[in-house]
Amino acid sequence: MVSVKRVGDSFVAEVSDFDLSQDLTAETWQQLHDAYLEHKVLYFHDQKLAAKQLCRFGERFGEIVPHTIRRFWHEDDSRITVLSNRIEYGKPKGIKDAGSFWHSDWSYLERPANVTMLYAVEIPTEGGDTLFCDLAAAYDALSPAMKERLASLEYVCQYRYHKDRNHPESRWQIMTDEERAESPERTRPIIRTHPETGHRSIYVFDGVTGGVKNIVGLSEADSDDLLAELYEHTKQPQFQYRYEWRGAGDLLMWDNRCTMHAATTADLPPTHIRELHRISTLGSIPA
Ligand SMILES: O=C(O)CCC(=O)C(=O)O
Ligand SMILES: [Fe+2]
Repeated sequence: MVSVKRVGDSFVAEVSDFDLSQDLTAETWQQLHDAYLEHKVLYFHDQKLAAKQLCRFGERFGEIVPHTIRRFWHEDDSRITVLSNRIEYGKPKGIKDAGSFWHSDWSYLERPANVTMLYAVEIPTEGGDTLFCDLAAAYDALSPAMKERLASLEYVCQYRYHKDRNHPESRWQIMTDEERAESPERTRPIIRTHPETGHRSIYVFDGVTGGVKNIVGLSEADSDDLLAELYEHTKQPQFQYRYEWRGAGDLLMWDNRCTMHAATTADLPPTHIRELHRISTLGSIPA
């Protein structure tokens, strides 16, 4: 029996006494997968996972997609991306900050990430927490009238869209023509139905990677107002959970289809070394 304990109000659970490097039986896999769908965010302590073992577990959830930025691929397996603020031989060892703003991974791609896993290699004594928001609970808390209004609305987004294309967070100026061509505008539903559970969630994010431009069919002012209202609604503390990393060997995983998250690494002091191995799997087109 897999031991699972809910730690947040509406989501997040700890799985204890579990070794993720082992071969999973069909029954154990089923229990873990059920826990993942039910709690949306799971964490495990004291794991010991070589690159291949992390990928073998991740693969159970779908195809692991290597990160666009090749220079931070893990040397043992290119499907792993290194997140790190360590400087080695004068060069950054990994991505220093993978997103200190609310987002859901790859929401701007045709097929966004399904699960993301972070495996801790080195954790500072303080700082570097990861924040989560339960977007299914946020949806449930909407008024019936608002649910109805949002049901058929869609928005347009594009990777790193910012009203000011010269804004440093936009990255638009430093992208190659090829990279820009690979990041076209996409239309997304504001309310996403989870393909496995059938539960609905809000699926719109104000972090710059999400690159939300406007809601289709509304005036610019109405679109801006409604987006602001949704961002304010989803960011209420009752939908949130703060994951404080315990140490090396932690494995944290989340379902991007019904949650959003934010790193807090933008201001992590360079003396506080934090290093994680990251994978994401290919999800379905949001609907
Ligand atoms: O570093 C973190 O806490 C989270 C980073 C993140 O957003 C990601 O890996 O998708
Ligand atoms: Fe992320």
